[in-house]
Amino acid sequence: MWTREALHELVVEKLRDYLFVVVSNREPYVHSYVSGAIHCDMPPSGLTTALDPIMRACGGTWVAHGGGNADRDTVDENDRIRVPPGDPRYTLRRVWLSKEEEDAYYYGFSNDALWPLCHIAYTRPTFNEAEWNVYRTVNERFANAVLEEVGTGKAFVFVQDYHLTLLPRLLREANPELIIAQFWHIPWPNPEAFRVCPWQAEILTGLLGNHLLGFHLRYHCNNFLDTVDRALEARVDRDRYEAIHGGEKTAIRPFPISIDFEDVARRAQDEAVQAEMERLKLSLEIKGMLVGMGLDRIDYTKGIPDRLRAFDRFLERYPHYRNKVVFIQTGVPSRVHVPAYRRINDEIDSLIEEVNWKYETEHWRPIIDLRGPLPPLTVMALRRLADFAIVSSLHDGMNLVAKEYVASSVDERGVLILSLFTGAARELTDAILVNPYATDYFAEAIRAALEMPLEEKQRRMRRMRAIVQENNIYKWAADIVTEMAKVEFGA
Ligand code: GDG
Repeated sequence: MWTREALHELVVEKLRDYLFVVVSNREPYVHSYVSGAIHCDMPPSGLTTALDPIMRACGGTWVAHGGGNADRDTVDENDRIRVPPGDPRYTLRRVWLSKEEEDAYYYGFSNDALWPLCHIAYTRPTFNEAEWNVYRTVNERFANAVLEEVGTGKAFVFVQDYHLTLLPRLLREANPELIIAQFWHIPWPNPEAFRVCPWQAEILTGLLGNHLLGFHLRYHCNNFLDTVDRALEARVDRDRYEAIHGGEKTAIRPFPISIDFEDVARRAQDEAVQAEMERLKLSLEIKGMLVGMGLDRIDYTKGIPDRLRAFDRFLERYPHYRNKVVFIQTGVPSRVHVPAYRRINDEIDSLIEEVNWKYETEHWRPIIDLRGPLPPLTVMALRRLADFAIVSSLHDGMNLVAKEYVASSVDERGVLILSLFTGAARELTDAILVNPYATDYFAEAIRAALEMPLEEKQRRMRRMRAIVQENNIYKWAADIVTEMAKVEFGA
């Protein structure tokens, strides 16, 4: 079983005199002013949830955009700060972007072009040349920051996600000694879907600057190789899972991401969680009710309207469950400057209003809307309270919410309803798997979750817990570090 300590030992052995550098758009710790005082928060994102425990274990430097309004006031003269606050384990180097750059590079090209391009959720990508040009400039800015951090030393650079597709090539050209890997946290679509991107060749050439490129699933690796094969003059070796471009080799590998299972399971058993569960039951007036839960970053890929429609259909078909079951929808709004995100928030608002209006009685409202950032203790108490959780993504690279629910179900009584279109569905086959587009079947899945015998719930949950426990975040990191080290030795 991989642990933080075992990963630390592996890193010391494999990386030796190499500096370990993580690069991502999003920073793991954001400083902001709240009523004149500086607060430090971790943003709700799958990427930071996954990488912070690894950086704590490895040390090194994390290069990221400083997006908090107190970020500049908390760094030293080299734009660095040691984190986590109070227990510093690694260095955070902040990169600054103007508001216009953030608009074009982050909200524009990254989240209004690449995100919808890679997720098949029927939201059309918007390609804008001015945004693309800023995206290129910002990738260059990140490259300069990484090169400054590395100096003349040796380094393993681990790049994250779709905001930084041009970075690996820039780094490799500037310093051929670097060992560069990238992990792609979202799906990679098939070549027909990807080819609508006017800059597909530049993006692929950028990504093939990596020595190693990781995806969650082998299916995404295959899609990537097919895309390279169609779009570039490159050799694709499907037996060895490699792309050779301009004489340089990139290994393409699946690494299904995960969570710190032991940490989540331990926190689930804190005494404070029990007290918070009691507080929630009282304040939400759900004592004695059956409880369902959805927790998501509000995003049109997460299938939130689809689950609300399924819950509506369930109440319509099975009226005897009215007054007995509530569904709590929680999560934080994100990327609200992108029009499609504003639309999804509006759609969720009106669906909740509609369903509640249709069924509510004097003492019962079927959907409880708890949107907005919630304290981690409340999130944990909700997971523990929930008789069932719904993860209904229309398309999702992995989905850590599903794994967190499994790890938190310490009494093995929870039921997970999980979309077939998540990466997590490949591992969590004991969930009730649903197609979120098929509302009637989805409604039946909710009934099945509520009526499942206790022994079956326990049997399924026990098996899923064993899978997440073994395939934890430290295994994910250890597998990547081991592959990166092979590059050094030319294996
Ligand atoms: C991308 C890929 C892939 C959510 N709301 C709140 C909150 N959260 C936390 C969850 C979880 C994280 O945010 C979301 O992670 P996911 O993996 O589910 O989704 P994305 O953010 O879309 O992540 C995804 C991931 O990258 C990693 O590779 O799995 O497929 O899309 O940890 O618990 N946390 C708090 N309050 C909230 O309201 N505190």
